[in-house]
Amino acid sequence: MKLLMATNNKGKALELKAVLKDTPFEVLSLKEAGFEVEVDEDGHTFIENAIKKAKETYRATGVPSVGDDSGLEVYALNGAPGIYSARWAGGHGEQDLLIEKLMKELQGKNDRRARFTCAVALALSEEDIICAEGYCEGVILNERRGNGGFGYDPVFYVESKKKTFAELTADEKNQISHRSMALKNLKSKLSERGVI
Ligand code: ITT
Repeated sequence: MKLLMATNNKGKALELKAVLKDTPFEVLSLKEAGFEVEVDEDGHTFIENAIKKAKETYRATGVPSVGDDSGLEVYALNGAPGIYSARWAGGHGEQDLLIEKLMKELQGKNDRRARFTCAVALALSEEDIICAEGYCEGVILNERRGNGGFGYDPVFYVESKKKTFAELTADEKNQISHRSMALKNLKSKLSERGVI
């Protein structure tokens, strides 16, 4: 069965594909499948937005689709940037702007704890949508480390690995990330349903 990744974020798409490679799905990006879909992210929660991405992509293409809505929740900022993580600094997902804004907001704050959240939704049809969430806890460093990943990865430090997400290999990030945890939960639900 073909499965479309309802995302225009290349970093996410690489991770989604890698973590879904042990499923029977033929996982394709929108570009690989020859589609262009833009979804207005006007939901109030990660789950709402993930469902919207999956459902609207299914509606536009007729192909089962998986949406991912994710972001960084910083404890000292009352959960910001949260669902606004991509657009918080004015642009859309530009790493330098986002990290600069985060450094500014955290100036003088001692509590550097944060977590990444990821909601995934898989639309098997417009009505049949399966959702799951995953989390990864960390702390925000004062300076960047590493060149891997995307978004906030260079300043998101994971104690168990003693590294930032950007210092991990793709495989290492995919073992512990919020995205891989969400997909693991999704795969369990799909297997319970007999879909995979
Ligand atoms: P799509 O909606 O097309 O999927 P997007 O980048 O707009 O792409 P989101 O609205 O879900 O996706 O925004 C997620 C943002 O949160 C993303 O742009 C990053 O800034 C940040 N983010 C999410 N997961 C991340 C990760 O694994 N590493 C670093 N930053 C991440």
